[in-house]
Amino acid sequence: MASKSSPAITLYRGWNTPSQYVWSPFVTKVEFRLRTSHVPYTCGVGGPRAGPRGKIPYLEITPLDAPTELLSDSTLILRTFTERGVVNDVNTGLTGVQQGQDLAVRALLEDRLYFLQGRERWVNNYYTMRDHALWSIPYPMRLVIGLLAYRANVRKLYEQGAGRFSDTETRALIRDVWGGVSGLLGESRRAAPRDACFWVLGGKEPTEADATLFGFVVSNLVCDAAPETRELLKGEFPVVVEYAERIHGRWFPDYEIWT
Ligand SMILES: N[C@@H](CCC(=O)N[C@@H](CS)C(=O)NCC(=O)O)C(=O)O
Repeated sequence: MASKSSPAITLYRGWNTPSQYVWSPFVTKVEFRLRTSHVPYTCGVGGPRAGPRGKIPYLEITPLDAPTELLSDSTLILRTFTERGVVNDVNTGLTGVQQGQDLAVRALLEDRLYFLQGRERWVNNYYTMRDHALWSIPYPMRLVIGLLAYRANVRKLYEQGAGRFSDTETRALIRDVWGGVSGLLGESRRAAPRDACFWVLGGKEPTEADATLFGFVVSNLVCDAAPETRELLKGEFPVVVEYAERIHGRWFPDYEIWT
C-alpha cells in the first residue's frame, strides 16, 4: 500500500473515459497489476503520440522531491515497478516450469493473438475502430489520418504474417487461442472455491499472465470493433467471460461492466 510520501502515478490510457475500461489490452494489463497490488493511480488521457514510444500505455511518476519520470511499454513498466517493490513480485514463487508456462501464455496473447485480432478491428470494422482510436482528431483531418492508420496497420499485419491469412483462416486461428485459454481456465475454475477468482495457471494467486489475460478478455468484451470475438467468447467460451466477471467484481467494481 502506498504511503503519503509515495510518488503520484498517472496512467495514460488514450481516452477520456475514467470510469470505463479502454480498448487497449495493454492498458488494462497495467491497471490489473496496480489494483491487485493496492497501488493508487489516476487515469490520464494522453494518446499514443504523446508517449515516449508512440504507444499506450505510458505512465508518469511524480515524486515529491525529484523530477517527473515517464515509463512506457506495459511489460517494462511492470518490470520496473516489480524491481522497485511498487507492485507485488507475483512470479517469484513459481517453479521453473510455471515461469515458462506464464511466459508462454503472455506471448500467445501479446505476440500472436494481438496481431490476429488486428484484422477484425482495423480491417473488418474499420470505421468503428477509426472513430474510436482517433476520437481526439477532428473531422475532416480524421478521414486522412484514418486512412494513413489503416494503411500502416495493414502493412504491419502483412509484414508480421497475420495479414496473409484469409478471414476464415484468421477466425480459426483466433478460436484456437481462446480454446486453449478456455481449457486452462476450466481446469482452474473446477479447483477454485465457489464464486472466488480463479487464475490461468491454476494457483491461489494471480501471476503476470493473468494481468495480460484479463487485459485481452476485457479488451474484446468492451470493443465495439470486435463484435465477432465478443460473440465467440460469450457463446463458445463462457468460462473466459466468467473469469473476467469475477475479477471485475473484486478489483474493478467502480468501472462499467461490458454488456
Ligand atoms: N508492447 C506494448 C504494446 C502497446 C500497444 O501496442 N499499444 C497500442 C494500443 S493496444 C497502441 O498504442 N497503438 C498505437 C500505435 O501503434 O500507433 C506494451 O506492452 O505496452
